Amino acid sequence: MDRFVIRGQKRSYNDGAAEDVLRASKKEEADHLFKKLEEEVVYLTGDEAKVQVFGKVYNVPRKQATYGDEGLIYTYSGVKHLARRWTPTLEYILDAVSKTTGHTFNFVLVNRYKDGQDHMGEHRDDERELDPVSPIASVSLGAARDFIFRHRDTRGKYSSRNIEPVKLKLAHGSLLLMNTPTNTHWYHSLPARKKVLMPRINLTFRRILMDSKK
Ligand SMILES: O=C(O)CCC(=O)C(=O)O
Repeated sequence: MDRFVIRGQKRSYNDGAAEDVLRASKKEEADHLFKKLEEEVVYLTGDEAKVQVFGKVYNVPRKQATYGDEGLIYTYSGVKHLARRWTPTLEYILDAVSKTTGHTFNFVLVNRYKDGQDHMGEHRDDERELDPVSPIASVSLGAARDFIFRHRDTRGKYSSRNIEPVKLKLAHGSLLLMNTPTNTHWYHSLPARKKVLMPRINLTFRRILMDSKK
């Protein structure tokens, strides 16, 4: 099977944030990986499938799963998630992404969007257990979806700068590398898109600091 291949472009935004948008794998391989992940990934249920925002508990508008090295815990939106052991396909993609980017990762957050109604609100990946110098590598499989970056100084009623949001289309088999300090200065979201009828799986490979083990 083909490995991920870098054929991409580097974009630089304000405040030194940069993302490499890479065409990562051929369609046949991306189709195969999507199918394998559908068979292997076990999604969170019950309280683990909820988020806490300002003390209120909500259902997540998508399905999520956490995999990684043994014992790793990731706290996401107020809920602690213990990593399951890597599945063969997640390990295969981890290896390909590490070789492609030259970075190592020990954890992946899997998000499954059943169609365009499922979405992810605006946030930064700035949890304290994340290694601050490690990029986050985001692999997308399935339906292409819009992904929007918004600079933190343009949000809310006290916004102080006029910086255009950055809109990317994350295609089937693409790899987006969010380099530091992207997640310091930019929020990102995956908005609902009613016209999208097909499912999508997104994998964000991260480096969790080892002292956040249980
Ligand atoms: O599905 C996506 O592309 C967004 C994922 C994301 O924002 C995250 O995992 O933090």
